[in-house]
Amino acid sequence: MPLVEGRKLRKITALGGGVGASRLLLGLYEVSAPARLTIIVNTGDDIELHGLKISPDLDIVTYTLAGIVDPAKGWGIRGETFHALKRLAGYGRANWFNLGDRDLATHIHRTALLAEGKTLAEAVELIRTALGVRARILPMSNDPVPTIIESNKGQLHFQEYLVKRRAEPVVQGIRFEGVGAAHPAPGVLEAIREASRIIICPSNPLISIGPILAVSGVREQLRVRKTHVFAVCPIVAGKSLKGPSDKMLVQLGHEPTALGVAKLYADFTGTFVIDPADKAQAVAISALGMKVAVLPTVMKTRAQKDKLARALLNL
Ligand code: FO1
Repeated sequence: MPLVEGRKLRKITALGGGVGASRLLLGLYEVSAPARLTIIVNTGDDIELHGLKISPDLDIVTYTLAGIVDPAKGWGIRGETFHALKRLAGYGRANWFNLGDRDLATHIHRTALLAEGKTLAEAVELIRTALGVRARILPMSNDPVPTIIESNKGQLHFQEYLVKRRAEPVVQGIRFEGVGAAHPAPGVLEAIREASRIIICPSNPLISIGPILAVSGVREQLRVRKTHVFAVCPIVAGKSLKGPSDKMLVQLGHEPTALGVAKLYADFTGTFVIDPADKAQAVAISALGMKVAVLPTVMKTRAQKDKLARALLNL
């Protein structure tokens, strides 16, 4: 029985980006009605390389729900080969961003659609339906909003910081370039307004959720729906579930703890979900004006993903 009992008609909206989010999204996709699920995805990680428009977080979510993601890496396509990238390197082109042969087809297709006048949201819709994904996937914006890391090694595009430089530079600031002029993609604000449950996935609060919140109207709309917002903490026992969130939080003067993340989300979150490892912080988090739910948030297996998703829908 794939549907959560008695919840068949509820609309669910999830916000996230990257590998951490996609684990929970797969659970939500499996235990809820996919046609009632809308996913709003970070596009701050998007980058142009070799003349191609690459949207890593959108692709991670789409490939995961399509069942074709590389399970070991959590990004890219399963069984991937890298012949084209080797040839590109032979021409002297940068090869630090590992674009597989099958993955390249997506980037070529998206770049062509955009060149033909489609918006990013329209391109995403065509790609996800072609891959058989039944949930609606929305980019946070059709306007480019690249995340720029201000660091002790200068200003770096987020992918240069994360992949090329392995998150080694010390982060001094984060900018979402162009966000002041960016509009939410069609359907984004409505999806937050109309959902009976809004789930903030366990993604990096600074560079995965942060860019979505920075798009005009999104944070305000979440505040209006605060009691319906459930945020899953991406930090467990002081460590990131995935990626460099813990290190980035420290470098920017935040606590790398569940409480530290709760402080960043307190204005728009009704229920903050923490792992049993952090239950000692529940009282301090409640004092920020949120309910606290204690649920196992470490998701390695399919069963753990489904279990957390089901628990979130039944809270
Ligand atoms: N992450 C890496 O650590 N190394 C890579 O070479 C890399 C390539 C890549 C290609 C396509 C894609 O969709 C994602 C890719 N990622 C890679 C993941 C990506 O950099 C990040 O995990 C996300 O942007 C963070 O959410």
